[in-house]
Amino acid sequence: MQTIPGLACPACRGDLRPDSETGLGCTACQRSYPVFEDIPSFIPSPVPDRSTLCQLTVLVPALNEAANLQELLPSIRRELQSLGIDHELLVVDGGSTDGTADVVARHDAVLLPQAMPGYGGALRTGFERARGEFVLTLDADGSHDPTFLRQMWAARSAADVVIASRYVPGGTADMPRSRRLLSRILNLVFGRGLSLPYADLSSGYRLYRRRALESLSLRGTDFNILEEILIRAVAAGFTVQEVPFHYRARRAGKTHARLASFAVSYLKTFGAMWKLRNSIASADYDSRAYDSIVPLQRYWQRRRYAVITRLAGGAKRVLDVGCGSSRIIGSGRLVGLDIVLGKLRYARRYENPLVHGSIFELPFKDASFDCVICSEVIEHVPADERVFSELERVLEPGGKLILGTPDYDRWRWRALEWVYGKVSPGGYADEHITHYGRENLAAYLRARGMTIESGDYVGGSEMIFSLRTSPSRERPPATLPVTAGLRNAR
Ligand SMILES: Nc1nc2c(ncn2[C@@H]2O[C@H](COP(=O)(O)OP(=O)(O)OP(=O)(O)O)[C@@H](O)[C@H]2O)c(=O)[nH]1
Ligand SMILES: [Mg+2]
Ligand SMILES: [Zn+2]
Repeated sequence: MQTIPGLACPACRGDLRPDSETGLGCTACQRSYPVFEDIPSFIPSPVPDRSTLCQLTVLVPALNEAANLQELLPSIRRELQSLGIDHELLVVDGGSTDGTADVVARHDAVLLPQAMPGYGGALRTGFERARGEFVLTLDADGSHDPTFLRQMWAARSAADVVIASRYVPGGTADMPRSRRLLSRILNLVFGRGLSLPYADLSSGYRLYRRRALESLSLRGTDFNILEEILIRAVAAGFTVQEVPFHYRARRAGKTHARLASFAVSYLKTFGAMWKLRNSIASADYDSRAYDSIVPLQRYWQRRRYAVITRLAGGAKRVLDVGCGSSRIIGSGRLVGLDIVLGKLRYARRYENPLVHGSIFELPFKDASFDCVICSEVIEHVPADERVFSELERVLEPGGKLILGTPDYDRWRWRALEWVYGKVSPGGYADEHITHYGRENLAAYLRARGMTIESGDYVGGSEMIFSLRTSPSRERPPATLPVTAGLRNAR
């Protein structure tokens, strides 16, 4: 973990020290906090931590593939042994009637009857049962050469999802022309339409970090679970890498793919997937808005970025509360904090220290920063005095607070939000639960002892204040309640 200046227990503000391999402990109150992928987390995690029992789970979905499994299982085993990988080998069976169970037993693998129908159901059954640090999936029919798992294993640290890809340079596919054409078209449509910059979205030969898989709630039962996994993984800020792979035709047995009917089911789910991909919960939302093809959205994001980076100009120790995946964070002297872990995962690429925490209880010591940015956050949380007292507390006396929120005094904002709510139900409009107005908010901030140095606008309706906190260490209590800052307050 990078060292993060000022980091402290959010409950008692005691010092933290590394406590086991993956966590932090408070030296004062003894609470402990996990560190996920280099990001210390002060938000209780909803995902129960399933114990890891081996390095790798190999998951083979199979429906009447006894003849193929007869060859496949021993070669998987040989490969894993030669690599010295401690593993479990699971065959998820879709109700085969060809003696699959016997073959599986003979090769000392585990037979898992699937709990849900279809290829997607098989994968989900397997994922729930997996206990490896990584999970490898491959088809039973001989299309996925087990000796290739060596290359996949070698790439395991490069990304959270590694795809054996037929369509990147160097990859090939032994498939009939018509089938290849359809497959490529589906991949192109899905890749472009859902902004997934990968060539092979439907390869079932993949290596996953199990922690990544566990945090996705998958619904698909068909082959399109493969796309669903990628979309959810990308939306949660996980990384994906493709390695070129030679796909062979199945060895024996019958196909389960019905490409024409799949095309229909893909198109049916495209809408749902599109929505998922473009929701504000998507980890890369802010970062994509910066390059959006929608001019208004692009303008908005860039203008906000320009205003905030200008205001933060000379600061040396900056905290960005609610940093999301936006580029404001790409500045080098900054610590980012957000409540959505996926956005932080995405933001790792900007190489700033990141913290998973809440604005109501900032995990930092008093006076840790000379500048705090809080843009587009306070309208998402209830009007609560702690929001402001926490922002002030972590600032040094006389420090700078850059505070941005929509100005609900302005009809232009209200109109824009109304239109946005119609165009995109469930979007930002519904998430803005606290409406501040400029005059009232300014009065409230002054009542807290802050000085307003400047006020800017984005699109004439999102206000960005540059404030100085009081230079004295003693902060007198605010003379107004926080609700005085709301639009409708008198
Ligand atoms: N458990 C289970 N496995 C399935 C199911 N459907 C397909 N499979 C397995 O999933 C893998 C991929 O299915 P395939 O039939 O090979 O599909 P494909 O690779 O698109 O098509 P071909 O290789 O051309 O036949 C194989 O190992 C199948 O046995 C299912 O409903 N349940
Ligand atoms: Mg196949
Ligand atoms: Zn503590």
